[in-house]
Amino acid sequence: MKRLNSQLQKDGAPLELILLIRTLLAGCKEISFRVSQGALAGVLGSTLSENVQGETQKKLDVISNQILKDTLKESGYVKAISSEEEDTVVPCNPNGNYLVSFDPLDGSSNTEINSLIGTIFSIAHAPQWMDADDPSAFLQPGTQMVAAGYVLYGPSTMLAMTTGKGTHIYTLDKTHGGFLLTHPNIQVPAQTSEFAINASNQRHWEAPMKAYVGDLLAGADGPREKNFNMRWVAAMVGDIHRVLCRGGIFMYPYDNRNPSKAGKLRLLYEANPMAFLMEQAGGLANTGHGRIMEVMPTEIHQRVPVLLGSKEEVETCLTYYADAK
Ligand code: AFP
Repeated sequence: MKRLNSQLQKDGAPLELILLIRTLLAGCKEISFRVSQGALAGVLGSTLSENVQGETQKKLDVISNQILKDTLKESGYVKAISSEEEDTVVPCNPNGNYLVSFDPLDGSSNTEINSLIGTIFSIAHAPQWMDADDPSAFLQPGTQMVAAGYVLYGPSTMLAMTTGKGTHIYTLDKTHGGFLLTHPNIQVPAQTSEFAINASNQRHWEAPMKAYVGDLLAGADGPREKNFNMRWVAAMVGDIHRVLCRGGIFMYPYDNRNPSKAGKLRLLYEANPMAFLMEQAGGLANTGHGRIMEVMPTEIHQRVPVLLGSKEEVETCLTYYADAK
């Protein structure tokens, strides 16, 4: 079975990017170990790393953030980091060539119920003109990403990643510690009868989303003339993994609970990396008003509405937005 390294080489990733990805994934393997300790993580700590010893009473999302920060800072490849867990950017090596953005532990409330969680990341080139502590360097559209992916900490630890040459899924072989290519060049089915949305927010949605989901729920008796099934992991990483594997549409739309927020999910740490994976797997990723990867960020913690998944289903959903104009 092919290893991560040889697939990255086959996809033409430059050596320094491969080394950076391997460094990042070394951090994710340690997170995987700590997550697998579950409720014991705060009691037993880890034998894998000295640098977080003594911090084991912290919550797993804080520990995960620290692991990734330490690992990436030490690597020398990274000029700056932006993380969902940090108020502002974390400067690293002033001569580093890359910027890394991540959500260290997406769906962290699922840790309390031993359910799916994961790390989501993206990598872009660091502009030469920037200072390492300058957040504006991160304000690039998603089209500038050179790699993106997630590591899902589930019954097995899996990596979904793209460097722009298709989306590949790997499984961590814990016997030798490497990621093996188990689902090469995955393709999201264009059609689906499965959708994912937190329906408890229905009364806050905009009219097009209410109409679209209403028609899904009407099933065979409604205009879609077929029944749909609903799934919600409450960790984007788990829902997107399901969509990549068997199709579906995932939505976290704009809602009017807090009009100052354009949605719940973060552009840099969640929406963009998942959009890149989805598009590379033949799916679509849109805000309802345009392609997610073309959104020009105005600040690093910006939120966006998210509609992504099976191509034809996303297109159908978008017709409701177009009709509302
Ligand atoms: P946390 O990482 O704070 O648990 O949030 C997870 C998340 O941002 C995303 O992964 C889920 O899709 C979404 O929140 C779930 O939101 P609801 O609380 O509305 O179900």
